[in-house]
Amino acid sequence: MKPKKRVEQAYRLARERYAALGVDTEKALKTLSQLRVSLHCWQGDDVRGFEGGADAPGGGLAVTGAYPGRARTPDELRADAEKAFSLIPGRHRFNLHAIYGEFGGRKVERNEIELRHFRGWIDWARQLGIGLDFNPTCFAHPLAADGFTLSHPDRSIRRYWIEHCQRCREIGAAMGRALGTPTVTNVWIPDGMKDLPADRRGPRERLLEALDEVFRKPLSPRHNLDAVEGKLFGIGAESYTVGMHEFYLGYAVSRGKLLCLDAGHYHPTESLADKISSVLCYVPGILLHVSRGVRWDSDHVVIVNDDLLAIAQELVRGRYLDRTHLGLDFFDASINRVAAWVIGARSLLRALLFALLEPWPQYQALERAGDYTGRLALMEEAKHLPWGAVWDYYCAQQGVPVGEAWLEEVRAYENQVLRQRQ
Ligand code: RNT
Ligand code: ZN
Repeated sequence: MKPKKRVEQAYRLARERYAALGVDTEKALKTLSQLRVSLHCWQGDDVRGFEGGADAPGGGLAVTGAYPGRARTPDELRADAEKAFSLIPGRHRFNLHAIYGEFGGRKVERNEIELRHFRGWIDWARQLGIGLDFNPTCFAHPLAADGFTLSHPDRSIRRYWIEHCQRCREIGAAMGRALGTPTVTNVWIPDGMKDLPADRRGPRERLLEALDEVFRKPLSPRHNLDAVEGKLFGIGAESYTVGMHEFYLGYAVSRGKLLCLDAGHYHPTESLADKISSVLCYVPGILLHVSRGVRWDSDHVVIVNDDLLAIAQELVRGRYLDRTHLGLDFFDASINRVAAWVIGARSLLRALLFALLEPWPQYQALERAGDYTGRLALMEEAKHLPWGAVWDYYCAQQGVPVGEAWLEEVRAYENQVLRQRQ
């Protein structure tokens, strides 16, 4: 049997199997095709950017591995991202950091970046028909070297970072306007202390004030959406993180901002999935930084595991997809970087498909009836339903390789392009 026929036949059987449970696979695929995942630029070049500065990002971020082929220029990064997009079903987005501007080999201060430094990205995104997301870069910089930015005790350094973030919001809004889809501009700062602080209050109150300055200018939500991202700890900031979860939860609630939840930013036994229906009682929407911590916030490539499935299930069962911005956040330099993007994005989409195909209305009916036995039994059986056949069909329908066939394309790209970058 021809591969295409085989995929279609398997799908027909799967569709019938799901229909018997009251699940409409066509509807699930339609929903899936409307979801946009923001592919983070920093997996492609180990968070280096194009300022031509230091090797390591700092700010408590650590990229490990020395796989050949890191993108060194905007053109290389765009080519690599395009390759990844061609292997991921659906239409998605690209998430830039401020250090990825095109500065033409000149030193441009972070508080002097302009829209023109991102024209190349906007033109590229327009050609691909995708949206862009954006982030100020408050790390990898001499004025961030002592571990403080927006909460810095020195007023002039604080000012510098405030101005940087203000510029980023405006650039984000211009991107959103140009591309006809709002840019999510996400503020994360590394501020914190390695050892026991004597004053936890001062930096937090300074951060609060600085953020209000950053967000002072109203921008249309049709062009720019602000998000804030908290964290538990970073390397070198083990004892105190100024912008911890509770800080930003309060900030987002009181200011009506999007709250960014990063899967690596909580105590390892905490579940990000369980936070979704809590915070969405109060904040207008969330940005997800889907990541995978192994023992700590290690930012491993996302795979389909229980944590990821739980996130997808919450989004689907809580009907939160329209209030959620999906983004990836990991960086692994020990494997092919294009493959890392493809694995992470396909895994997230696959988990979402799994959740869309579950007969969860039945679980909820059983739950209401107090039948927890039936609920657990059905949930467990659902894991073995033929969702792989539906996924394969979706990939074929979207014109991307089915199954592991994408790997051959990445290997060919590695040989023809990445290996030439020594
Ligand atoms: C850091 C945050 C943040 C960064 C990017 C590079 O812990 O997760 O999202 O990963 O801004
Ligand atoms: Zn993150």
